[in-house]
Amino acid sequence: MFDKIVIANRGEIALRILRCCKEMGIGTVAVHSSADRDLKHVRLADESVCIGPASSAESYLNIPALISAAEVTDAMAIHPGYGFLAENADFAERVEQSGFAFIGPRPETIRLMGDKVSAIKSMKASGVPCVPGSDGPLDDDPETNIKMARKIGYPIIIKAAAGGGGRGMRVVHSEAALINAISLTRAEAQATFGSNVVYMEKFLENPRHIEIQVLADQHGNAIHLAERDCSMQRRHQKVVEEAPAPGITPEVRAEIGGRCAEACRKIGYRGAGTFEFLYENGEFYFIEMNTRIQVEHPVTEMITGVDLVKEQIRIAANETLSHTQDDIVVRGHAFECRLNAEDPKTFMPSPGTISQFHSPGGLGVRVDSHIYNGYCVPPYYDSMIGKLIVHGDSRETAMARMRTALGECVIEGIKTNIPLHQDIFSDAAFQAGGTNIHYLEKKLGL
Ligand code: MV4
Repeated sequence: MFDKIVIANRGEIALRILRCCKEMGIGTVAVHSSADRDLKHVRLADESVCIGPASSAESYLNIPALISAAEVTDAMAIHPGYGFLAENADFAERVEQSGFAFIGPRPETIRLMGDKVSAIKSMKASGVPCVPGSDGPLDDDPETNIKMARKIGYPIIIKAAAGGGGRGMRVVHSEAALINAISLTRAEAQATFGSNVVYMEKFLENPRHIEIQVLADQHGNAIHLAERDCSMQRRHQKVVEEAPAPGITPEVRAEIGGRCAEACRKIGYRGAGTFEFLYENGEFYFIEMNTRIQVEHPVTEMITGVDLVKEQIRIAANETLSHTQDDIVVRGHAFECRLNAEDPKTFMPSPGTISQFHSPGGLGVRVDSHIYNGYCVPPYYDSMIGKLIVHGDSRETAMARMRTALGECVIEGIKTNIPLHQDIFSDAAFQAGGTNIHYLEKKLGL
């Protein structure tokens, strides 16, 4: 096992990783920007290194500075968290070339999944159900593309191979608009990602976003840890997540989860990962794979009892998975509310000093947050200041716990989206379960 890990991130996930390292008896190095000296995990870490100024590009995205921090502290591994360099194959490669373990998939796997065309190709070949589409990059011949779209049936969607997470896509409703839409998406993709490769899929109009969590070790073992429903989103930012997904039976879970785990074995996946699906009319359609620990991983931890960060570290240290598929049992229901420093109506960021913080608590309540009384939320980074997670024996119990916890939570000095969460948890359709990806934006009148 590693004796020391560099935590190449900030905020709540850095604290989450630090707590895990402490529990495992692993030394910790916090790296931080000059604007982040007062982060909670920096105070709690064994060692800390300032890696640059406030700007992410010069600190949390500064590969030489991060590798130097590992070198000067004599660490053995680097955990990238989520965001920043977590899915940067070049970073993973340079970490390994410098003699450190990268706590995540092999660089080749990150590269494979970063290209959505190759990700879909490899998943389809591994038995994962995908959206009907071009099954490869579009070529430049208009007639070929027109024929393909006719065969798939309108509406279709053109996506950038280098995109993902909602960037670089365009819906096409008719043949008249097709050729221009392909040209526009190509040009945007070239400008945004430096690649003009695009592909085509059937556009699903009212799907839910359901994702499967997986873990795979370097000894050929792979398991799934059920699914999360992340349909409650606004502008591609998830707001509330839950596990399991309403209406997914144990049989359906075993079928789709089993296919994801099998695909992991086939491609030699390493670490924690997430298969993103659109779910419509009882069918799963793979769209992308995330090769990082995700923000919403706690809801899976709450229903399975598996420490996903601990498993990531064990896998990177070449240990075997702590659990077999038969050990994984879904128990009860969990929700997560992402707490953002933002105006609950306009969604404008609201950085500043937290003058009062009273954390909710009680049975089945988990708060993953780095905030404290007097902490100043800097304006330079993502506005998420923590996550409120609840677990209960049933969806109803978990929901009641979230309402109680939201009511107890006091954060003063900055604006937060707690009122939005209270709105969502008193919404009848959300209470019934199974709302689609457009529900929140429609409710908000966007
Ligand atoms: C789609 C789709 C409908 N049909 N693909 C947006 C984010 C990116 N990960 C994929 N996205 C979508 N791909 C097909 N073939 C609708 C979306 C989509 C979406 C997906 C998940 C969560 C929220 C979303 C919001 C708008 C559109």
